[in-house]
Amino acid sequence: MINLRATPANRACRSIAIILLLAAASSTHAQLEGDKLNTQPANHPVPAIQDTETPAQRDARMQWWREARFGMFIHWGLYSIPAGTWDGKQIPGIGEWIMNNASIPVADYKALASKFNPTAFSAHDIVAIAKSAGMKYIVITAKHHDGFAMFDSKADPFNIVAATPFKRDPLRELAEECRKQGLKLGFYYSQDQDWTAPGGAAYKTDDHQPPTFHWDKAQDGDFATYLHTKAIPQLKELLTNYGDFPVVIWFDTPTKDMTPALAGEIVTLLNQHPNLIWNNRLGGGYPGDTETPEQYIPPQGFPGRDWESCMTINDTWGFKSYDTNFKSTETLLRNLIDIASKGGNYLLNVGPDSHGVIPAPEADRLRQIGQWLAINGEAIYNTHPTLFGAEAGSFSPTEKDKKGQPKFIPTWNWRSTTAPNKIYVELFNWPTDSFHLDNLPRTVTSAYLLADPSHSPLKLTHTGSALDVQLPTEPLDPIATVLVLNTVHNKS
Ligand code: FHN
Repeated sequence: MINLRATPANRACRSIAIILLLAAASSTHAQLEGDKLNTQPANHPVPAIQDTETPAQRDARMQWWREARFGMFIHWGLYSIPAGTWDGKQIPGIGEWIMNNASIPVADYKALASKFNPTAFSAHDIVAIAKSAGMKYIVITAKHHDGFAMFDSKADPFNIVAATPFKRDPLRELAEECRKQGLKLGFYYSQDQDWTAPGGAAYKTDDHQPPTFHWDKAQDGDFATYLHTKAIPQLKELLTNYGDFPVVIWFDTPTKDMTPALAGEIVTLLNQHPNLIWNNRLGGGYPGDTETPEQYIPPQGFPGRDWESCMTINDTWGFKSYDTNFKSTETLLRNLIDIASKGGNYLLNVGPDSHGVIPAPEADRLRQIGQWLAINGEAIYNTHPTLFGAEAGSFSPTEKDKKGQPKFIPTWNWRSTTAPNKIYVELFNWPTDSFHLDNLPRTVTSAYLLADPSHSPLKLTHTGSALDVQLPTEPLDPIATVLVLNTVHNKS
């Protein structure tokens, strides 16, 4: 979701303008709801791993990621200091965009670095929160659009080790902790937008003028030079200085500046790391490994593509002190289940504050999701999509979405995930009597509730290809109770 100022008066007009603008500008930059898949034939100046590997090699490379299903996105940087307020004014929009939204001059923004001393940052605690949530990987902003590197960079001095009193490298500390606690680590890198490096791009906004959309002369320069002197050298540092990490590079917001030839130079570097997974936001026509729907769950997933919905817990990625619009644990958990039932991953964001701490309402919700996963994780990790489909909802015959296509209306009674000899049914609404399924895709031999420690068999009634499962009167979990159907893998 690209951020523009969202005053009550202009929010609607701007939303429409942004959608049209983004749709026209790039289908891979933000992956808005309704965007089409990038189906361009591979005709890249530098072939990427996705162009050259066999399907078996690809399956092996993607295996851990497909099993993981749930990861933590961390947006953390200098923007956590103003936390949504500049010159005494609350700045509308997402927190990490404050420099752009408030048109902060480069020198003033860079001065934040001398105040950044997040001594309460504990890589141990952050990885432990992710682990207790049942997350299997972390992706952290190594550099966001503000150009500030959250790692020790020799390529550019505007970084957390050289320019702050903190002087520590949180990425190194997180890498060590991820190794200790058994999680994987990936790095987000804003390769295209960079608002403090001369020549770095700025996305088109209404507040700034074409062709550069810069707001300070200090931003002017040559994009290719920026790429050669900052972005590519920093990507090299990230890819070589952290041992077995990163396992993911998460690119973002490519603009037209990222030509196929320039993107090809980045691909040459990525190709030296054959196990790396990277997303569809590099630019230059490279589809990468993963679709990245942002702030929405695609109604039917992306058949044939790996995908990951990234979402916020409140309404911002980077910390904003006054954004308390936290989604409920129920919503977050149902999102995870919905995504798993469609074969995707959930990359759920946290925004640590300027002390380096994940806000308590975010950590609390993550721990609650983890409690559910500790009992029911078998129905999420390493599962396959639903064998049914209609349970997720249907397209409205009358209502249209923002692109004029039939609007998808989700229904929230149940979802289903699959394993070779099991069908899992995650029940949100507890049926009053029995749970009924038509057109069983496999033969069901027995059933039990996953949260029942004794896995007591439930009574089954078969009627042709339909099944009724007799359930207890109360659910075992108020958010989602998992019904397990043992199956003979005979029809699918
Ligand atoms: O502009 C960024 C935004 O700040 C945030 O990082 C999100 C996360 O996917 N990506 C961009 C908008 O699409």
